[in-house]
Amino acid sequence: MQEQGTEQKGTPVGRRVVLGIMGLGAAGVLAGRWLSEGVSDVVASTAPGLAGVIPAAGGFRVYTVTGGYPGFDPATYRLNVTGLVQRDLSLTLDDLAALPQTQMTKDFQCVTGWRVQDVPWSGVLLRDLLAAASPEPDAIALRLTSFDGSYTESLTMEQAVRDDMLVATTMYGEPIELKHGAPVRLIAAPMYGYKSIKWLDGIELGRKVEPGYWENLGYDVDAWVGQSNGRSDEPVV
Ligand SMILES: Nc1nc2c(c(=O)[nH]1)N[C@H]1C(S)=C(S)[C@@H](COP(=O)(O)O)O[C@H]1N2
Ligand SMILES: [Mo]
Repeated sequence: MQEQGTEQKGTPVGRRVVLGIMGLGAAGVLAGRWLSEGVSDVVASTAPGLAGVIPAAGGFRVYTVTGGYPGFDPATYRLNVTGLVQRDLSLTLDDLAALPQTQMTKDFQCVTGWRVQDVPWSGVLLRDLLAAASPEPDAIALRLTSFDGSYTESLTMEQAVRDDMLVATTMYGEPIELKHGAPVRLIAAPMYGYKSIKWLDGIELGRKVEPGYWENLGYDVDAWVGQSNGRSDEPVV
């Protein structure tokens, strides 16, 4: 079972968070919408006999640390690439669509133990996006931001230029749904799901890795599936 210490630090995203919201009697459309998904999360997690990786039979569990899904206008959405680059980018959705498109089919695994196999994604390889901005030689870290206003993530430049790091705009051949991070999310395929930031709107290049949202709560910055302090061996969630 889950260790108390870890539970206090938070699990991305665990029962503690869901129950906390329920305890507050969260009101409102957005909170209600999230709560209903959170409830099935709890039901799934407390089913008897769970062990090891939980196959997410119903597909993805939807997570948001803000209690809702941020809205956006496709006409005014921009993905900004800034910091230690020779060219700042401020890309519209059309700009992104005009860049070389890459498809990949990968398992998606949350650190809490559920996994969805063989998810097809498409979009722009992160390294192609970075190349368009011409990083300065001393840019060794990326700070990624979400327009939910709360979630952040990080990668080293070395990780970012792998061929399985995708700035995704489609999932299962359709535009990514709002709950899954529309219009643009990262897919950090070799890492636990918490690296795959949703509602991505900013990539800032710098000299230092700044731990992201869950990393500030104790999870590994280098979140390789099976090789970090993830808890895929335990029926957490
Ligand atoms: N902005 C944002 N991105 C996020 C999260 C979040 O709460 N907010 N949760 C992360 C976690 S812990 C996981 S497992 C995946 C879940 O993706 P999904 O909600 O599309 O299933 O999103 C990741 N990206
Ligand atoms: Mo997660």
